[in-house]
Amino acid sequence: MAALKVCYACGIGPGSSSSTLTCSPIHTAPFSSNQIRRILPRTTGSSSSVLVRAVLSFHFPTPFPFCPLPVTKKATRLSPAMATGNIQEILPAALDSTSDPPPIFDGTTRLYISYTCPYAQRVWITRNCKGLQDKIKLVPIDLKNRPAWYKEKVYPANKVPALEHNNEVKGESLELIKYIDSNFEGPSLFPDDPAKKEFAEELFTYIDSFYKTVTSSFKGDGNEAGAAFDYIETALSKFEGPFFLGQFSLVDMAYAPFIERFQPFLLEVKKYDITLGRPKLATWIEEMNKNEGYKQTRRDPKELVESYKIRFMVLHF
Ligand SMILES: N[C@@H](CCC(=O)N[C@@H](CS)C(=O)NCC(=O)O)C(=O)O
Repeated sequence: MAALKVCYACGIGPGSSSSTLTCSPIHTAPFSSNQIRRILPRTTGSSSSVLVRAVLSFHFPTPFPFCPLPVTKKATRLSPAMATGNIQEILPAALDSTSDPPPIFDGTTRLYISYTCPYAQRVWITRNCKGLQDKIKLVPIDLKNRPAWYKEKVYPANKVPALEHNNEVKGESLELIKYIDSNFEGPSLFPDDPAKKEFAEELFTYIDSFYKTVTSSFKGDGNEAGAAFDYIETALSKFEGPFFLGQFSLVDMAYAPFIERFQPFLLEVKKYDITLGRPKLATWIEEMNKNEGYKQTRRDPKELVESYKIRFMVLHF
């Protein structure tokens, strides 16, 4: 991984893909590219050219809210920022049909995602919240212009997400979030408490019907989604704390990408506010939006609404 020199004190980062910064010798320190704030993968003509504008955003003394800070992991030289997912990362440009494959099965752990896929987003959030940005490399795929090698060499199901790990490729987002939580370092994101585990499984099972109930309501006035959101409100009341199992867990990561899409779509298109009369859900959304590991995976709500309009309204209206 390329080490970029960035000023951690005054927050100045490289203004281009050039890797040296002359802010001040005191302020200049090497950081890995994974530790630099976000994205801006701007293609500038050639598909391999990415304009990098980076600003560091570290908050070392304070663990970010509700991602458990694994104090013990300090011994494994994870910085607090890494361990809590509070890392600002330059996201790579998506690979398309013109892109060469990565060196598959070279020992690198790779998470194949699409930036727009809610299933992939679940796994991406999990990776961030475990502080695994350096251990699991993101490989975004352009699903609309998919490289042939993805199906042929990586994942025959030809879907995202997929995880390349230990010379195997696995899929299915709910399986993958559990797999990552159990097989990688970082804070545990699934409780040991049997009652919480049982409830987590119930919530994982409910997710499909949650999705179907809400998306079916798009055909009507949106109110039909009420029962599904009432279920969520009741679920959020079961344990003390703002999250499904009380503390932040894989269940929150599984639901977040869908609620992220449903909320602005229902509000704008159906004038239906999912948080009205649902204080627990309102608080959950508020708390989730403070979570850095999740925040870095979020998309512009306007973009999500537009893509849902195309996807559902063209089909149903
Ligand atoms: N059940 C799968 C669903 C994954 C899925 O449907 N991914 C979509 C993108 S959001 C996909 O790859 N679609 C490509 C295709 O179906 O050809 C999971 O949970 O991982």
